[in-house]
Amino acid sequence: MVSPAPHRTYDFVIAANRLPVDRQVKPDGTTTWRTSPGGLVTAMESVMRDREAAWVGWAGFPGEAPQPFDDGHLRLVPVGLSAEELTDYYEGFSNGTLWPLYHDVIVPPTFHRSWWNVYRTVNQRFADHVARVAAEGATVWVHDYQLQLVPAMLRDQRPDLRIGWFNHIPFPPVELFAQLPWRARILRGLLGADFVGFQRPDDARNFIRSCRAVLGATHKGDVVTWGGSDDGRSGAAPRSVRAAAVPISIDAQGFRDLADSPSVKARAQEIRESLGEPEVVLLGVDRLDYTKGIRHRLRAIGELLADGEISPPEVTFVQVATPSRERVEAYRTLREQIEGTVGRINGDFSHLGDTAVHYLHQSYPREEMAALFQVADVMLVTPLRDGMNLVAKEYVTARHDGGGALVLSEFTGAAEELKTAYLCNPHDIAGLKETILRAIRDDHEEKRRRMRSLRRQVRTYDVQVWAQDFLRALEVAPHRPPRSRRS
Ligand code: ADQ
Repeated sequence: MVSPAPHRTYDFVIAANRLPVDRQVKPDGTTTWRTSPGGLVTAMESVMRDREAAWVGWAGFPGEAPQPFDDGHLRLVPVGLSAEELTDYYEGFSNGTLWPLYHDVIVPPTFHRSWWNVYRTVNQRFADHVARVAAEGATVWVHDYQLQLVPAMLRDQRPDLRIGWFNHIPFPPVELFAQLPWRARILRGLLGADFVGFQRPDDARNFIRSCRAVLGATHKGDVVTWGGSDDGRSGAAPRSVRAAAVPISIDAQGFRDLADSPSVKARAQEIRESLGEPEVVLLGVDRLDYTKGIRHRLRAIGELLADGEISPPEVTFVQVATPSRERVEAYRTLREQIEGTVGRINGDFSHLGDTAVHYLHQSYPREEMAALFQVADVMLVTPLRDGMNLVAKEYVTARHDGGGALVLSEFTGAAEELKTAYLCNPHDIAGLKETILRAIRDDHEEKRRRMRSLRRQVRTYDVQVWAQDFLRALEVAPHRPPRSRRS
């Protein structure tokens, strides 16, 4: 056991693949750190306010880790990763094995023992860093699929800690999870936590079923009990771990204020004008990822154009595809396919000055995203599988003017909550086309009614409620928290 170190320790520690800051190198060679504009940072701010908190994560560039440093009240503890480790742990095991396996095997997962070995090594490094900075009895919140072994590795060293883990992506059905050669070790890693949180109740159920099938664990309601002896070794004392859904959300007030600012409104008007004041703007905003259903969406749009149901300049489609994981083969292939399809559609259906599909392969500041959302008459969020999908929640929040319409895939976590969206099955191209047309053509009152209810949902269950619900559940795990706003 690593005893709490003599240096400064913290009673709240977050472990996530990335630190919430980006390094900026100035022309004179000096470096500064800038807070990355992410939902997680905002969510954590609300729960870190009155605590001594540390955040353990990779600093965003390969090589030796910078020394820990303070950013306001928060202690940042960089974890060093070599270029080879990034290839094997991050691009390899996390994004080439786990990501496709956990997203319904949309592309086949790759299993490499060498990737697994590096994943283990890196998880151990994260656990060691957390063990060093966590105060006696501290609360530790571990994030996401890159760090599934950390809870047990940490528990081994620091049984005094209260450990929670949250999965930002889906947890697959046992029939798929069982393909993973290291399935038992992943589950044992997670069972080192006191509470494991998921986006949807189905994800929590999938996890519990996997624990039963793979480890022979028992369960009562949402509490899994496991004796620790599935591999024939005499195990530790049985542990009980609660697994439940705590769906993530956005900083609704912050995003609404941003969307309401005069500069964003002016920018929205400017974008609309530059698109040629179309009657209907359709918008898609996704990381360029095969889970997001961009190809299926383009197929539906292409057919609607071919059928003459929509046409520029009256209707135009804007697809923002954020560059993502460009060193992973499946992502490079996807980009080529998407750009080929956009080229073909525009070749067939655009006219000089009237573009059928505007395709933007770029990252934008939050202000630009908020302006784009305000321009969108119909937002197309049609992933084949998505843990939650924050774009859907950002869109309904940005449209506080009451306008707009949200087409939302049933296969997103968001669809569990945003039930008055125009729900669709993105695999069913005919159905998807019908749903898009309905979202375009329904009368204003029907659309406003739907959007009102969606906005209320996001406003009530914002990211601050999410973080508080998670921590409340962790505090009393394995029992249910007495006053959770969701249960
Ligand atoms: P992601 O797969 O990254 O997250 P999502 O939830 O949609 O997906 O979040 C994307 C974020 O990036 C949104 O805040 C969006 O506004 C922003 N964004 C997208 N394109 C952008 C661009 N071009 N420029 C700037 N910003 C852009 C994972 C899971 C999701 C889960 C989240 C949070 O896959 O299912 O909702 O984590 O748990």
